[in-house]
Amino acid sequence: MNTQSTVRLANKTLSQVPKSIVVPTYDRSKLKSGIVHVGVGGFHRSHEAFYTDAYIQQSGDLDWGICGVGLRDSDRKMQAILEAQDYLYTLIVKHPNGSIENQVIGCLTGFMLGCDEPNAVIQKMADAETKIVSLTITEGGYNFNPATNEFDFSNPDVIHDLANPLEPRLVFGFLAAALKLRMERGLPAFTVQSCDNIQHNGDVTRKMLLAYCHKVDSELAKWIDAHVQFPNAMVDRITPATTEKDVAYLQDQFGISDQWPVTCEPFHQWIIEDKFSLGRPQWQTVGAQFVDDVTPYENMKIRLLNAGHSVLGILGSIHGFGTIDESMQDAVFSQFLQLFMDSEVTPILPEVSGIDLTQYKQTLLERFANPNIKDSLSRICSESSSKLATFLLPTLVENLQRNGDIQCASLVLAAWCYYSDKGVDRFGNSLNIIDAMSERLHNTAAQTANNADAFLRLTSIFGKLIENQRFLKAYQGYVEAIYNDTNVKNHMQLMLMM
Ligand code: CS2
Repeated sequence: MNTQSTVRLANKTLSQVPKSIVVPTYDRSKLKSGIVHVGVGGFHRSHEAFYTDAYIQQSGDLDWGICGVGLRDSDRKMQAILEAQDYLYTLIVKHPNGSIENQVIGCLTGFMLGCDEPNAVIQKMADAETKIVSLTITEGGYNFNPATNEFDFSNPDVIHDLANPLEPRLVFGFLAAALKLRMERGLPAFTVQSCDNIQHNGDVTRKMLLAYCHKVDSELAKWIDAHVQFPNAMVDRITPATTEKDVAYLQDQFGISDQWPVTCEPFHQWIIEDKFSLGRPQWQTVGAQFVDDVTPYENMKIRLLNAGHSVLGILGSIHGFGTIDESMQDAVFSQFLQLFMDSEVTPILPEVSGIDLTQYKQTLLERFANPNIKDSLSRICSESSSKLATFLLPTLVENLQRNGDIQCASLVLAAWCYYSDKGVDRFGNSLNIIDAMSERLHNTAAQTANNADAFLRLTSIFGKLIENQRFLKAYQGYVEAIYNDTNVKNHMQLMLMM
């Protein structure tokens, strides 16, 4: 039990933080905000902010503090907590052997809410001090139709933003308004740096922003086309959602009150194309890697790690598991993951010098099995409508084109249909399904009883997959199997024996 007094994490209490916790020693009061970051969730705080803090700490370069931005009302809690802590928070790094390293991250300089003060956010991005606007807005935040890859102008928020350009809701409205001000003021363009799990995340951001801007102001679109850089990057660090236990751990073990720490694994990777309009932190000095072409790295990561997570997430949820590590403890699940990676993903990944795929997959299995990272399947399965479309479907489509294996992916999609239709695990416990499309997913999947391929009619997700006879046969077979026997492990086992 804790007998020590509690210290609330803040600038003036940093010196009271126990010595076993690393704290920033640079002068935070002199930090500039060279970076404005949209989407200050756990992942941003364990990744870009972690690298940036390490860089500032090591170099003393104070130009690259990060001003956080949240666009939605749901970001209000993060704003309030960070503000009360002078934008300090603790990173709790949990190793598989049980050891834990804690550090206080100091590079956040502020936090603004776009829904409260849109103009202030636009002005901040347009400020000459801002050199990079980075984004962690999740796959769905890019607002493209996954089947056509085109910007979705039918989104009501887009319609709102086009009518109210100075009070936007979506990131594209903010970027357009801020870049327009910079163009008018004769200021150089900032870099727009995506940190999301999307293949060619920079190219996608560029395409979406330009599509939007063409509707706003064609001169602006031309200016952005000519001046703004959008580096592609691969980002990686498993960061489960923070729990009450994490807050209690800091309180009980160290007497620190931090209301929103971040827990993560020790592994981290950031591979970036070196294209920045206005300079950047020297992140390579603290472990980031700059390359000319990020394609092979992002393919490998998104199609193995992220898709692998979804495979365990969907099947594990129906089976009644709660976390990724719990699923990995079941040999059928870990072997099934290996089968998926070896037979469906590896054959479509080109060989790249310097990348040892066998080693990469082995490391993945170890990372997923880390018993101290309790990554909940509800987090993994949240927004599956965007995730499966970006992580899994491209692999399936490619395998169909080259006559490759499709069984694992087909089983997962059939399981996703059952998951969306019934919303319960095999014991009848309800699942916490978080998805912007959850209602449509449910309504469409619920037609399965009358028509085995009903779910595939969601063409904005599945495109023309329904027309492929080989896939249709496999999918329908698995739908029938799962609806008859919800113990998905039986179907996985059969596949492992083939
Ligand atoms: C996960 C990612 O939610 C998901 O889909 O696969 O959040 C994953 O943990 C990160 O990309 C790891 O870098």
